[in-house]
Amino acid sequence: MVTEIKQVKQVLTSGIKPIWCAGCGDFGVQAALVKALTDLGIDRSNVVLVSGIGCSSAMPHPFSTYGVHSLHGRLLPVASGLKLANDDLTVIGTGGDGDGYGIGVGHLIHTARRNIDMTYIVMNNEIYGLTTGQASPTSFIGAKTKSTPFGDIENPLNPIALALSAGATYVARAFSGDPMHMAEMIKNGIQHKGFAIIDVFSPCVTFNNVNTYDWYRPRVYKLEQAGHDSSDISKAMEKALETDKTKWEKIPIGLFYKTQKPVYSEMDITLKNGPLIKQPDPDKTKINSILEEYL
Ligand SMILES: Cc1ncc(C[n+]2csc(CCOP(=O)(O)OP(=O)(O)O)c2C)c(N)n1
Ligand code: SF4
Ligand SMILES: [Mg+2]
Repeated sequence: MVTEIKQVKQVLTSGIKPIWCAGCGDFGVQAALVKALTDLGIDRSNVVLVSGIGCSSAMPHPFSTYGVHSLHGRLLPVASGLKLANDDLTVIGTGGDGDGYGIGVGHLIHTARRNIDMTYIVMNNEIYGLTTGQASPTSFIGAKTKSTPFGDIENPLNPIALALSAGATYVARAFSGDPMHMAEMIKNGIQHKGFAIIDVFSPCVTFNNVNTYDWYRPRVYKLEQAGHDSSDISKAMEKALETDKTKWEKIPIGLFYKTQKPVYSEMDITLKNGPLIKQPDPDKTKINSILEEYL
């Protein structure tokens, strides 16, 4: 075990300490991601973590992989560009519920339907943590936050149902209280060819005193142990909506859905010839003649 930790430190730790409060669920995600990358043995020089803005979006800093800390809600366009330019990269998006389900939700829909070959981990704490506790798109009705002092009146977004209907080809959920299970979800997501999303219940111990580890623990159960058929999208949608029906008394985690479809770069007329960095320099005379048309 000691050897394993040493190896992880040597390979994946940048030396930068995470900014998170003691007990933040994002530590569980960091541990699961370290385990997933270590188990898969991917060369860290071929891994890039891309984040938006938020506590959770600080994830790339403690890693010695490549990392991009981009703009609020914009991690998916940056990640898509990286993958299309250099197909050899393992591209992993790491952000929050505000980042991905609020300001960046349009990008989620379009990245899913394009089936960009990447993994997207959303640390869903049902709150804006970094900005000190405002309601997020997944906050529950009645949640009292800085921006909803009389209780949230907006319906929470259902990320699993959204991802399924947008065309994501790998849809899973994990919980920071079970990092070993989360590592499996992440590992399988990285190995999946296509857009993989993992919604993670990652408690904010400072600004969300409702959705705590103790609140989740008796409610979550694993789809893998419940005989769920993850190849059937109707069954997956049924499970996605179960939380609404059971008023969050039963919360499925695990793999909801997985299917195989061509990824974007296999269909695009230019990318079919290989990633951009491996293609010969474009013919400048052709580009110039196109530009001249607009002058
Ligand atoms: C364009 C823009 N709008 C708003 C902000 C302020 N802001 C920073 S982080 C954040 C929300 C973060 O919430 P979430 O993505 O859930 O991350 P968490 O901190 O909870 O991990 C907001 C609104 C910003 N940085 N940029
Ligand atoms: S404020 Fe919440 S989300 Fe941010 S680091 Fe602290 S516990 Fe984590
Ligand atoms: Mg959040």
